[in-house]
Amino acid sequence: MAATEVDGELLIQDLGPDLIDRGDCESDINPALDGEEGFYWLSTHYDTTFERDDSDKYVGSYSWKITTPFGENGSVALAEDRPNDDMKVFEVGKTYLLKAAMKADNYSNSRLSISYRKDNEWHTLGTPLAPSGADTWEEVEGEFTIPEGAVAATLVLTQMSTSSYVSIDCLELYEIGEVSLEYDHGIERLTIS
Ligand SMILES: [Ca+2]
Repeated sequence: MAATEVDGELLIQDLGPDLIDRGDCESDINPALDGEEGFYWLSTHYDTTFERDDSDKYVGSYSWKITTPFGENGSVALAEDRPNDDMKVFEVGKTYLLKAAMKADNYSNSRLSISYRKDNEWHTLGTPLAPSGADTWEEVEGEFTIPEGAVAATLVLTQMSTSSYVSIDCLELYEIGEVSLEYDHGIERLTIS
């Protein structure tokens, strides 16, 4: 829970439960949205893989990694399928905090994103998460609000053509519930439990 004072009001961010299963990437079943098992290729080449990696990790013993031949894309939805009419764990108008550790060689072409379907097309929501340097684990996070009119949504990991891998670990996804309280300036310290 995080609290911020804005214009005399205390804004409290109250995070819901983690909406990703196996986000620690330790299981031999891939990390995926809550209630899902498996992943769904959105873009792939026959030599592209998405596998648990026992040679590298950010925390624990394993990460999960997309490996692609140079010049090829690999993109997976972290859910067992991607119907055009399924919002999965997401709700229109709600804001989500997405966190992960990421590592890639060509970091500008690797990303973790929420995508949504609206007006009969899939779109990438906001600025996707991506590492800012090559071949180094980095914690990344962002807040994403599902727009009005969305009829489907999912979580996507992408490795694009000019690199050979993207690794992920420590995935977390929370709905942010925001409560605002009127702030009494006479109170010097407010304890929230
Ligand atoms: Ca791990």
